Amino acid sequence: MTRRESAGLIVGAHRRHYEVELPDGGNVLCAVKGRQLAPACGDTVDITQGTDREGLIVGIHPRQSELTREDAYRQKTIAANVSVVLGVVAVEPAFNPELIDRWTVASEAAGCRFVLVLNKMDLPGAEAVRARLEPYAALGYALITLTARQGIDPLRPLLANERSVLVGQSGMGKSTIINTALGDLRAKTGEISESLNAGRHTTTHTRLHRLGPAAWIIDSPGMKEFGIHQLVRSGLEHAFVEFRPFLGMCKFRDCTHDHEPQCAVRAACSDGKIAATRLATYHRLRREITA
Ligand SMILES: Nc1nc2c(ncn2[C@@H]2O[C@H](COP(=O)(O)OP(=O)(O)O)[C@@H](O)[C@H]2O)c(=O)[nH]1
Ligand SMILES: [Mg+2]
Ligand SMILES: [Zn+2]
Repeated sequence: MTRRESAGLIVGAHRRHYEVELPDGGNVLCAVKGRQLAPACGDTVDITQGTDREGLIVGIHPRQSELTREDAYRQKTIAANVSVVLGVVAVEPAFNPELIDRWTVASEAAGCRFVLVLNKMDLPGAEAVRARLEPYAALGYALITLTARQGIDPLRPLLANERSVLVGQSGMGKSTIINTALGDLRAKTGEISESLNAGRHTTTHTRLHRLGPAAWIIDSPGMKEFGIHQLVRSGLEHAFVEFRPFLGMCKFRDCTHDHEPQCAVRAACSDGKIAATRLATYHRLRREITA
């Protein structure tokens, strides 16, 4: 049997099955060779194909970035080669603010730009929720407010020519954002993906959508938790951007910014330069990582 070799882009991930887009525009459902390979949406992969059309992923090209999270059991790359992480929260349902801290940390560790998106601005109480997110804008992260049901114009300039991924708890409006962003392109949702997702209303697998020649966006299933173990074992404190000016200024080189005397980070917190909630998240993540 002759096997054809080619390289393609992973546009769908569903457990151990992947949808790969080939340069000729065709999509192929692929299995993965061996246990070692852990491909993700956004990866460029080498595949081989027999006559039966189904492919086998045999290699992953080097990644420019990877957004990873970890739960109690395993580490999982949500998306590869992304340049922008869009963390989506909404006026309703309620969201967990610590999740936002985790996204900022994971984005910094991955070398990606983090953008905070507040959706459902049409609902009552929107302004109060926006005000609660203002501290993230003060840290230098773009804070975009929108009503995805009506349009996503404020977001469009940030998506242009970028490879982005949406993260957020389910119900925040991620799929609505994607559908609005795609507009007429929406019809192009692959039939392979349709069959993998058959009969389900919620996103059960990760999916990449092209927005232009150099731009795409990845939608992932809702995440209530976002473990950050591996990625920041060295350098957790650096992933908190507002800590950076104070690092190296504590009395003790191995200061944990917890109980030590003459801690520059805690001093900055007392001076209002670092939010107490962020320092608390730092300590929680640190315990999580060293546990
Ligand atoms: N009021 C309001 N509801 C929205 C808006 N965007 C999305 N929704 C609704 O929120 C629910 C969850 O949206 P969905 O896109 O599926 O969220 P996902 O789980 O994050 O993908 C759906 O019922 C949407 O119709 C919005 O801008 N305003
Ligand atoms: Mg969804
Ligand atoms: Zn310190």
